[in-house]
Amino acid sequence: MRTQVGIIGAGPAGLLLSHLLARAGIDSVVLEARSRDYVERRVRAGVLEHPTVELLREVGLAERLDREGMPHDGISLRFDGGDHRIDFADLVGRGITVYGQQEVVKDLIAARLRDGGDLRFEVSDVTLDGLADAPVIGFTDADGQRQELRCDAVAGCDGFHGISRGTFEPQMFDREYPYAWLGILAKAAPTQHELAYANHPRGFALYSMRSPEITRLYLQVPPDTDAGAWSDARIWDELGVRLAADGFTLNEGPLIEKSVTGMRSVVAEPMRHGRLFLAGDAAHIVPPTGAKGMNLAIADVRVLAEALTDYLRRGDESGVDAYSDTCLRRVWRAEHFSWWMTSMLHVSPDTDPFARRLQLSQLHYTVTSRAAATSLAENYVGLPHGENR
Ligand code: FAS
Ligand code: PHB
Repeated sequence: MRTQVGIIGAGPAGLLLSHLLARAGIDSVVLEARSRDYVERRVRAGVLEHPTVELLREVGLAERLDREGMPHDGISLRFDGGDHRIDFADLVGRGITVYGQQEVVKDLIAARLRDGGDLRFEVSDVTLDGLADAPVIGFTDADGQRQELRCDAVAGCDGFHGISRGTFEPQMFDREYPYAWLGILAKAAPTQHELAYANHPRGFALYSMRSPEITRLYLQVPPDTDAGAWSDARIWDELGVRLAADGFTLNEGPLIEKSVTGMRSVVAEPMRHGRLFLAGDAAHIVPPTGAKGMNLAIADVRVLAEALTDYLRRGDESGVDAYSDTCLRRVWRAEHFSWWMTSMLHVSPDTDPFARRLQLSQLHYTVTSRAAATSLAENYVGLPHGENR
């Protein structure tokens, strides 16, 4: 088999890259370990940054997003019994859209299949060779046949637990947090329009949603928590305590998903090795407090698609040579913002009294200073693509 770009992974990064390359006339093949049904049902991110929505519109992928997505002009921070709104529209003139990652993935797969894209699901034993100058991807296809895919470049979009990052030895930057998130999806109508992030002495909680019928909620739990150890009743009780605010009520309902997600900050530098380019979670992960994970993956592949197009169509290597540094500026900005939101909002076992006072001071300053609120707002809604500070 031969193509111009071999893409490993059919998450948001791999699928959007394939779509963007196709728009530029570049052929690609996407190799995915899981089934189509699995990747389309995987519950993950929920918030699309403003630049993400703009890009999806620009490239013809926002028809259902514009119909079913929920535009939000702010969030609120809850602490010390108060609820404080951060008004994105007033502060930075733009907002976010709540639209589940699995919906983005469904739209991307539908678009690629509609356009004749080559997506191979349920592949296994993927190997990478010849990354210096003539990449060859080995894999066993869904029918058990061993295949070889020769290509001009490989995009490692295979997530944090994929194989592509392990083919070289990038410098790893890593920060573990002493807590995790227990996330639930509930068949319960949201009782308020916007997201609420709560810093409560018993721990962090997040109020989000997926549709007028589905609420998305998270609770900070110890890092080694087994989701099964939390009964539905215990989850609702704890959410009610941590999210309490004047006038706020919480609709309960049957849980349709319950899982624990670890909290880590990781960056691999560089994001390129010869003809291999890492994008998305394969290169970096962030704690979900800043709602950056999927948005960073999308920002990476916007840069990568342009760089590979310049290289493969015009022999211009400036984009691929600058790829890693260009992406890492945005990655580190998102890493810092995600670490900052996480540190400000979570009370961990080692949050000593001094650190607790610092947290409360930071929260109070953020909701009373226009300058501080503007800084949160511009990072949360997403810095414009290309303005990688
Ligand atoms: P992905 O992990 O989405 O996709 C990688 C793909 O590669 C997967 O489909 C995988 O099956 C495939 N793959 C792996 N190894 C392979 C191999 N050897 N061969 C072929 N295919 C292979 N972000 C947020 O912003 N908010 C959240 O609330 C949030 N919650 C999350 C919860 C969980 C449990 C996880 C794991 C992540 C969460 N994230 C969240 C982050 C998440 O949204 C990622 O940032 C996003 O999926 C990144 O997209 P990709 O880089 O495409 O990686
Ligand atoms: C979600 O709706 O899943 C969500 C929202 C905001 C976050 C993380 C997750 O920071």
